[in-house]
Amino acid sequence: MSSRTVTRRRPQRRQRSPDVYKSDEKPTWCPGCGDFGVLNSVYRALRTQGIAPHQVVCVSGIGCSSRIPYFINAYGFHGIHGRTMPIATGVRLARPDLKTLVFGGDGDAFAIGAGHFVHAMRRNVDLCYVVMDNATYGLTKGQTSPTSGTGFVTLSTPHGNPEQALNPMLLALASGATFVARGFSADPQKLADLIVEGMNHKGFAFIDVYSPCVVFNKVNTFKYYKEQTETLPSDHDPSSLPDAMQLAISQDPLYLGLFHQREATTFEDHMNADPPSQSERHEQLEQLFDRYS
Ligand SMILES: Cc1ncc(C[n+]2csc(CCOP(=O)(O)OP(=O)(O)O)c2C)c(N)n1
Repeated sequence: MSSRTVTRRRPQRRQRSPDVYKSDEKPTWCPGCGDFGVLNSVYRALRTQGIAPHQVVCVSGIGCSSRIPYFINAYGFHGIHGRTMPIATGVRLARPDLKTLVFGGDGDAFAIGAGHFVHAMRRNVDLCYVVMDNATYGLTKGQTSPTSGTGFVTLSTPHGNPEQALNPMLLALASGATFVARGFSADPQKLADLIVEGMNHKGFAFIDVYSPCVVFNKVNTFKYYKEQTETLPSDHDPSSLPDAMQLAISQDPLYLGLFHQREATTFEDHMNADPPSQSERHEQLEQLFDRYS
C-alpha cells in the first residue's frame, strides 16, 4: 500500500428525521423558485442515505442556486463563480471520508465553469454534481445563459439571443461522465431518487435539473417542462452510450431519468495507486528510449 492511501471510514447509515438536514438559515430564493424543489430533494436523498450531517460536504459556486449549502446542515463551501470543480476535487481528495455534493447554476457550470466541468468528468472524480438549470443568470437579474434558447429576449439580448442552446447531457456524455441523469424540480421524489443513485455511484455523477426561474425566464417555465418532459423509455439500457446520446439529442420530448451509467477507474483510484517501483520505472524508460531512438 502506498503511504498516501487513506483509510476510509464507513459512513454511519440510519434513518434520520428530515429536519436534521435543515439548517437554521431560511432559503432566500424568490417565492415559486424551482430551487426549493431541488433543496427538498436533497433533504430526502440525505434522509434515504441515512448519512449524518457531519459526513457530508456541499460545495457550490456563485449564483442563486449556489446559495444552497447555507440551507443544508452539513459542511459547506460557497466558492467562487465557475470554480466548483477545482474546489470540490480538492475537498474530495483531502477528505475521502465525506460525501461530496456539488451544486451550481447553468451559468456557473456551463459558461464560466465549462472548462473545469469537462475535465472533472474526464478525470472521473468521485463527486455528485447537481446543476440547477434555469436557462438564465438568475442572481444577476436574467441575462442569457448557455442553456437559454435562441431568440430569448433579456436586457442583455434585447433583440433575442443569437446563440443556440448548449446541450449539457450531450456534453457530459461526450466528456466521459460515468453517470448522467436529468431531473425536474417539480418532481422532488424522482429527483431525490436520482440524487441517491448519484451519491452511491463511484465516479463522477452529473444530474442536470430543470429548475425554473419564475422571475427572469418566462420561456423555460414549470408549465413548459410539464408539457415537454417524459420519463425515459422503460427499456432504455443506461450502459449503452450511443443510446444515451440518441435520447439526449431529443428535444421533443425532453427525457428525464438516468441516461447513462458505467464503471470506470476514478481519479482517486489513480491518485492512490501504488507508484511504480524503481525497476519498473527503469523498464518503462528503456521502452521509451527504444521507441524513440
Ligand atoms: C468571476 C465572476 N464573473 C461574474 C460574476 C457575476 N455573476 C454572479 S452569479 C452569475 C451568474 C449566475 O447564473 P447561474 O450560475 O446560472 O446561477 P443562478 O443565479 O441562475 O442560479 C454571474 C455572471 C461573478 N460573481 N464572478
